[in-house]
Amino acid sequence: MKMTFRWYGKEDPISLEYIRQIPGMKGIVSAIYDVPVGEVWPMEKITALKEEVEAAGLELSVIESVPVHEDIKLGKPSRDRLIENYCQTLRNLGKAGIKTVCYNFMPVFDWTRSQLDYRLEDGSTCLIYDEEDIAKMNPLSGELSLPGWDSSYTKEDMKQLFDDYAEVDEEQLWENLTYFINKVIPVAEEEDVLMAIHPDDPPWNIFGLPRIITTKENLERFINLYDSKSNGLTMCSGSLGADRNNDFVDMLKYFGDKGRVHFVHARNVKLIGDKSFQESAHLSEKGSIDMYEVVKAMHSFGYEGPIRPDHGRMIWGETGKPGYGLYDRALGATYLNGLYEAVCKSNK
Ligand code: DNO
Repeated sequence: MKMTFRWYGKEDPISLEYIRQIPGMKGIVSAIYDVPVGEVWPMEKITALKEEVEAAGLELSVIESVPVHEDIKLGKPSRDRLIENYCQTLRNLGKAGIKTVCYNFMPVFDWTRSQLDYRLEDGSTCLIYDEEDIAKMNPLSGELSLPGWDSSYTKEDMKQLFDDYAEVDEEQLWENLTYFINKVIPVAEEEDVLMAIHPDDPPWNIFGLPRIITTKENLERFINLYDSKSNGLTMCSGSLGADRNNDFVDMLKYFGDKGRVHFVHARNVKLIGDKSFQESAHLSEKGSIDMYEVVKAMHSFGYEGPIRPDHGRMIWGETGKPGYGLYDRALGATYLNGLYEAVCKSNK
């Protein structure tokens, strides 16, 4: 496995220099943030990002994400132009030598939480998802905002989106995803780009909107939409592991053996009740995911791709983007590297 770290570009308070000082850090996961969703990422912006990362002694390993426009997920007539733009962005990335692209197909909302600064017993804070609090949230109020969401929607846009999605159930979303995959994967193949869809977070429907990248069965259905190595997965332990019916380690091994795992997000979650969870420290004993088993699984299928410590808690007084501080993610990376070294050496 290759250790990487998410970096939000020049706006990120965490510098590339600091990231490089984390032992074993090899690569950066980033994106172009100032091109509107649906437009082509210009080659100059891609190469500028790549050069900046390389000048800091790191590699630009993964793009997370090239976002998919809502009209594509909704199957609107404008999708053809938007998919063509998406393909052109992939060509540009491929030509620039960036070969792994993460994206998701979640309607309207990316990852969703009910609280960003839940205080744990040790005084650190973390993101949580509380099913009852979520049930009380009204996405049409115009007041909700989370770090993972596109905040550019007005109240009216949101109302329109919800009206549009009223016509899209899970099967229709599968159809729209299939249409997208059939156009995009051949281009990814030509460019040797590995596409890695991110599971829905959390992996169940929210606010009445359909979500489909959620379970082993659905991931299987997904990879079978297009039989190509380029049509792969981001295995995110925190997202899939939030559903107690998902056995994350089993899923990781299963799809890893099929050669479809191209990116791993390691995050621990402590499951509370049926559909509620806290994001915990990476250490196995702090959450419901056994990270040792996760690393063993990756080793078992000879995983050489990128992995990143996903959300961390806020510790040591750090402030900033919830889930994306330096300290706890650096501890996570170090812990994962330690597990990996031990697993490799004990299998010699
Ligand atoms: C959360 C991330 C997600 C992820 C997208 C991928 O922190 O794992 O926001 O980047 O879902 O498209």
